[in-house]
This record gives sequence, structure tokens and C-alpha cells, in this order.
Amino acid sequence: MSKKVALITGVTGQDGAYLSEFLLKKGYEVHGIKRRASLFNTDRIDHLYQDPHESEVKFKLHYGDLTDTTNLTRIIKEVQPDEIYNLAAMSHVQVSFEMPEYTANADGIGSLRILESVRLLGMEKKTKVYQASTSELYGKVQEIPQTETTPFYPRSPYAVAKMYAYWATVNYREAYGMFACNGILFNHESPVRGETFVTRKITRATAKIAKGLQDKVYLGNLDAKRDWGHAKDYVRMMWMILQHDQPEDWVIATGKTTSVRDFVRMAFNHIGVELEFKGTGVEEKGYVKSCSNKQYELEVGKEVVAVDPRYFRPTEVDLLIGDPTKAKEKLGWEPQIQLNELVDDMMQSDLKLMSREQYLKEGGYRINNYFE
Ligand code: NDP
Ligand code: GDR
Repeated sequence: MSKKVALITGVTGQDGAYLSEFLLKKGYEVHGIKRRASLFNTDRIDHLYQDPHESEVKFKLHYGDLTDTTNLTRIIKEVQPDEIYNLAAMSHVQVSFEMPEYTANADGIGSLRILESVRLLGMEKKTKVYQASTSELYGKVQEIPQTETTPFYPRSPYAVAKMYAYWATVNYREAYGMFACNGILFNHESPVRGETFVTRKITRATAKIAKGLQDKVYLGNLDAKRDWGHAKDYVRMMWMILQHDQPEDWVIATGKTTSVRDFVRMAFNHIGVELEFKGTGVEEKGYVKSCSNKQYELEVGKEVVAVDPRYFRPTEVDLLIGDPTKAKEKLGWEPQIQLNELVDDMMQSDLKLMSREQYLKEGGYRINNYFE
């Protein structure tokens, strides 16, 4: 059997990188769409890069953008993918309040562009499409835990755009018989998570505080609760969704929820620090209660966490907890990495990164010293 060909939009992102690795291991030829940027933006996939002059290149990148229809149609025509994983998006919920129109264009209409290109090229019976849907669709809590049948109530321009993409995917499946599926993924993180999402912001800051490179971290709503899993487990399920005999929509989650405050506690626990939170609302602060690791000289009573209302959202999603029963029963999927292991993975990686930063700083260097 000839090898399968996959096309991944958003290949330079967290999930794009893990999914590329996963599919290459499965023997796929993987094509990715990356955006043109003024600096290199392929850090997460550089380890997969193959010199295009090699005889058998299995990982190929194409310049493109979800806002450019002709570009997407041309790439799909050229690549002739068996599977498209549409992961590209302006994926930051808070930023979407500042860029609602762009978010709608890329995250909403962008998905339509992919589906419609497949149809116009007459590939609707050849090419399967995975749409990166999200637990943000549930927004304001309607039901606990959230399942495939829980009503949606989006609470941000990001979620509204993703809701359009969700229904476009269902509609193309029903109207044209396309194998198009939504994975409704709950939050998933990793050492390569974008630095402005709350988990990575916390693990990076904790590592910096441990290394004496930063005093404290400012956060927004500490009461928000999320169902956090590891990206490695979730990309495996993206692939499983497209291998199922029927095109369907799936909730992918751990079934457990944790507050932002408790995630902070877990990150600090990794470096032997117990935190104590005092105050409420914008007055809330986190202090070092004890420090059992002699390697890190964090004084008892030191303020390491503070709330900054700048990070509050105009409308918040208070509580997400998914019910992955369908994925477990029909596909045998279960997350293999627990939250404490995820935190350890992220902390170990950020401590390593910050050791490098500390080393450079002690040597009198800055990380980016172009203008010195
Ligand atoms: P990232 O933000 O890490 O990656 C997003 C990717 O999309 C990047 O490669 C980015 O490129 C690319 N991109 C952004 N805008 C465009 C555009 N206009 N055209 C082409 N490419 C674009 O997200 P994740 O990997 O975390 O998430 C993957 C997908 O899954 C996203 O659609 C996200 O909304 C969704 N999702 C994520 C969840 C999570 O918890 N991680 C949960 C549920 C859904 P560049 O590198 O140049 O910025
Ligand atoms: P989310 O992730 O909005 O769930 O979207 P994020 O990590 O940004 O926020 C999670 C929760 O933490 C609260 N929070 C903060 N968030 C950020 N970013 N920065 C802070 O300082 C901070 N302090 C508290 C937020 O208010 C929120 O309640 C992610 C993205 O990956 C989406 O693309 C994806 O669809 C969903 O997960 C599922």
C-alpha cells in the first residue's frame, strides 16, 4: 500500500509539532503550512526538518495562510492529501477580544476555505478533514461535565469563530458526504506550549523565580478551572478520529478539573516550595510558606504571585470539565499522562531553559544582543 499523505495547517504550533512527529513515526508523508515571518518561526519543528535536496523527503513545508483561499486551494491540489488536520488558528482567547475580525477570518472562515477547497477540487471522497474544535465552545456553563451533546454558549470572539468552524464541518459532512470531524479538545499543554497561555506562563515564571531571574508573576483569574491534559495524548486522538469507520465529533478531555491557583501550587511544589495565598480578588497574593529545596534560596514570606486585572477577560469561562466516555468506549482512547506528570514535564523543561539564561546572564550576555 502506498504511504498516506497528511497536510497539517498550523504545523509550527504546539499541536502541529507533536502531530507531525506522530504521523512521521506512523510512516506518513507530512506536509505542513507555515506562515511567512520576518524571523525563523519553526523552532518547534526544526528537529523534523529534512534538507529538500535529500532523495526521499517525508516532511515538507509550504508557505500559506488560512486567510488566503487561492493559496490553500493550490496547496491542497498539489499535495493531494488523504488527511487534512486543520490546526491553524489565532488561538489565544484573550487576544481574540482585541482582534475579533481577524480571528473570525482565520479561525471561522479559514476552516470553510479548507472544506470548500476540498469540495471544489472534487476531493470530497478522497480527503478526510479534522477540525480543531475546542472546549471554549461550551463557554458559560450549561452542564457538568461537558459531553458531545452539551449545548454551546461561546464567550469570546475566538469561541464564536470556532463555533462557525464546528458547524461548517458538520454541514459539509451532511451535505456532501465528506469525512469531516470535530475533535472538541479540552486544554492541553506541554513544554512547547505558547508562553502566554496560563500553564506555560506559570512554569516559565516559576523556573525564572527559582533561578533568581524574576521576582514574581502577575496573573489574572486564579479561580478559573480547566481540564488540562498533555498535548502528546491529544494528537494521538486526532489521528484516531480520522481512522474511525464513521466521521463523528468527539470530546477529548481527562475528566478532571483544576483551578489556576492549584496549578500555580503544583508548579512551585516541583521546586520544593509550598505557597500560601492571602487576600481575595485583585488583592490576592501568593507567598512562600516553606522551601525544602536548598538549591533554591526562596525566603519564607516572599511574595511570588500577584493578581493583575489586566489579565481578566471581558467574559470569562469559569469551569471546564470534559467527559471523554465516548472516546474511551468507541476508540479505546484514554489519556496516559496525568496532570502532575504534565507539570513535572513542563517544569523540568523550563528549569533547563532558565539555567541557560542564568548562565548567559552570569557571563554578562543577553539572550538577544543584536543591538549591543
Ligand atoms: P498554537 O497557537 O500553538 O498554534 C497555532 C498555529 O496556527 C501556529 O502554527 C500558527 O502559526 C498558526 N496560525 C495562526 N494563524 C494562522 C493563519 N492565519 N494562517 C495559517 N496559520 C496560522 O495552537 P495549538 O497548537 O495549541 O492549537 C492547535 C489548534 O487547536 C488551534 O486551532 C487551537 O485553536 C485548537 N485548540 C487548542 C487547544 C489547546 O489547549 N492547545 C484546545 C482546543 C483547541 P505561527 O507559528 O506562525 O503563529
Ligand atoms: P484558554 O487558555 O483561554 O482556556 O484557551 P489560557 O491558558 O489562556 O487560560 C486559561 C485560564 O487561565 C486564566 N488566567 C490566565 N490566562 C492567561 N493566558 N494568562 C494569565 O495571566 C492568566 N491568569 C489567569 C484565564 O482567564 C483562563 O480562565 C486555551 C487555548 O489553547 C485555546 O486555543 C483552546 O481552544 C482552549 O484552551 C481549550
